[in-house]
Amino acid sequence: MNNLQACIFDMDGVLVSTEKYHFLAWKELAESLGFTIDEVFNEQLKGVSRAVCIDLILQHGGIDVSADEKQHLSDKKNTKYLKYISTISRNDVLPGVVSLLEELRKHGIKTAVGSASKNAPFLLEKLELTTFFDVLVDGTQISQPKPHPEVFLKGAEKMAVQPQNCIVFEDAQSGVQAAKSAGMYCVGIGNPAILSEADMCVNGVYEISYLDLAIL
Ligand code: B16
Ligand code: MG
Repeated sequence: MNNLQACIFDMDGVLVSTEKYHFLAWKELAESLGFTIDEVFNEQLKGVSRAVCIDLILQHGGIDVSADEKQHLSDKKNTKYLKYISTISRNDVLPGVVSLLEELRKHGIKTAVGSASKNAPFLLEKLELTTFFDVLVDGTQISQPKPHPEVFLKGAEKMAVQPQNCIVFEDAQSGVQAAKSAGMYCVGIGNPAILSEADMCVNGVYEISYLDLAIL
């Protein structure tokens, strides 16, 4: 990339470690239905919408339910999830996030959140991160879930920058695929074996500074 103008951050798993709570809430729901899910299966749930998650889980358990029941089950999962995140505060923002956001702003780089979560505005408020971003695209604003690039393309459009001038930070396989389909540079956060399509991989945002990004 030759002209960095904007950074787009996934939320769950990049700004805050909420993936474990999504997993616990889905696991409890699966167990109430008589089966379980493990961390390996959970990789498929990362980055994808609640509606896709419930379909994948019911398929995994070999369970077929009506559309109404499906809605009820996914609402139940969200209630459990909201309980888990009820005590989250600014102390839960992952290391390096605030300092990188401050550095980016200082250098005139625009910032966005690109998340599949419908809880994103609520969570960003709790984390006291809302004002650090120029743009927010969340699960209520998109019609096609990751790995479709819609969430990131919409973020770039709202910031009025071209996709090739954006860097995406992502922890999910589906999110990395979405960023690459959008034509953006992608920094994977997590296991390089899982995020093999990312342009580079780090353990967390704390490993990245503005200068690292400016020379890409
Ligand atoms: P909600 P991200 C995603 O957020 C999560 O990775 C995924 O596990 C979750 O199912 C999805 O949001 C929907 O979340 O149920 O809160 O609307 O990683 O794209 O920020
Ligand atoms: Mg994520």
